[in-house]
Amino acid sequence: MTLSNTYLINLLETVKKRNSGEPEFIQAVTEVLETLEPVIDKRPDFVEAGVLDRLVEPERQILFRVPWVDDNGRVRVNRGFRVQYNSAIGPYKGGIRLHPSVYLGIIKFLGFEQVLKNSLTTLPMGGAKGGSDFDPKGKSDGEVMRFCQSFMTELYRHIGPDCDVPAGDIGTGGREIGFMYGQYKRIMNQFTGVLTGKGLTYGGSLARTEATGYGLCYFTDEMLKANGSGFTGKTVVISGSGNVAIYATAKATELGAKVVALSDSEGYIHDPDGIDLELVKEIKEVKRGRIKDYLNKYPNAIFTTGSSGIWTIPCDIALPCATQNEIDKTSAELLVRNGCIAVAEGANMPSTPEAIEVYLANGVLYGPAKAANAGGVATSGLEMSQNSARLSWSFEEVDSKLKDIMTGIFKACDDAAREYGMEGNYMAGANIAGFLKVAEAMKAQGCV
Ligand code: NDP
Ligand code: 2IT
Repeated sequence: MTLSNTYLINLLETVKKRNSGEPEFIQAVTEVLETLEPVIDKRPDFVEAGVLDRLVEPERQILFRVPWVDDNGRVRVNRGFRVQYNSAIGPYKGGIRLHPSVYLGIIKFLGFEQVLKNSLTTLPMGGAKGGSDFDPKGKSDGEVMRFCQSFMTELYRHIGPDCDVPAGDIGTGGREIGFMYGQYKRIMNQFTGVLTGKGLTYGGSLARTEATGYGLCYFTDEMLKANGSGFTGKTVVISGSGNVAIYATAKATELGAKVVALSDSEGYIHDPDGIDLELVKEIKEVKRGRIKDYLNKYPNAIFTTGSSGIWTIPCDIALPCATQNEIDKTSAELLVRNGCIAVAEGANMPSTPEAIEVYLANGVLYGPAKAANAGGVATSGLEMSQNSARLSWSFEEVDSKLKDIMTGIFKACDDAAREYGMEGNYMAGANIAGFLKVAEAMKAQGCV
């Protein structure tokens, strides 16, 4: 897509100039501005109120040093980030990513996406993201604890249950959230819902662990049904083998599909008989091992080094659940050639702009991340409600609310795409529907 609105062209130029070393942030903003063009043409009041000029700039960016001591007594230093992107519709909300690739541009793109995603959930949550270039892989529990405590020793002053509520993302699971929560409580002497994704013994919500993967499949199921199809009998390829990939595999299988491949950053396994998920959970959740360990029990499965090759496996449905830009144009073309009918994103921004063009040009149903993976943060929102009310709902109650939210998100994307003359373009629909609520709230609150 190319822009023709002069205001948007100039705005995008400014964004590119101001954030020149941050290609992921520019990528995320470009996609959104391109799809918002018909809205802006219709709503000059948003331009007058400077809504977009403000939306392309985070409200606050916090960078800090995270010193910690490793098991050999050596001082190690990482960099910590929290980008409080937008608070127009609720307290800042979004995960914490721990991965060596983390730098400000990654956290900013994730924060920007989070603003529109959280709006789509219909719950009152603004957008934020945080993280560090710390790599939890290969570290002992003690090292991870000391890192998390140090990270929270700075972060605590910037967050709070009505201010900013962090959660998990890549590298941040139940263990890390527990260590961070403990440190927050110790410093503040307050037991509040300041983080989500907590353990069930100290205020976590049932079904939060499953929520992103389950929600992804609920969204995908709605998208398939609206187009005369469904999961039953379909072959599915899922990248990653972390939290999102595992529970997407579980739900896709429950809905009647066969998941034949999973990956990690070293490579991918292909098991044409269908993945044994209990084994993957044992390898990944209990032993923190590698996906190639799958071969120890299933020597007939195939392991291939390198993660991008996973998209060469023929499938009906592809669910990228690892990281940004993991499907490029070539991989998208391979998916199309092999008969793939749907791509829905568990990961944030896993498809390059060129890959998305290939999906749209070839009639592949495309469920964009902001909509398709919003079930995780939606259930975080449900965890916040339970914490505030000091009660806890059953798994079935939370799961049924999650399902309703995902069905609603699909409908919002579908309706917005139709209203703006782009029927079937759920990416445009998600960006427009997510934007409208935030834009109205920003306009109503004046120039802040
Ligand atoms: P996990 O840390 O549990 O798992 C991440 C998985 O992706 C691992 O298998 C990891 O492999 C792989 N991976 C990570 N980085 C890379 C890379 N650079 N190249 C190849 N593989 C990689 O994270 P989650 O499952 O929580 O997150 C996965 C994606 O889903 C992310 O994009 C995240 O932002 C998104 N997401 C997560 C939500 C949540 O609730 N957790 C909610 C919404 C979106 P390895 O172990 O080898 O690093
Ligand atoms: O990208 C995401 O939506 C998340 N990592 C979950 C954020 C949250 O606050 O639950």
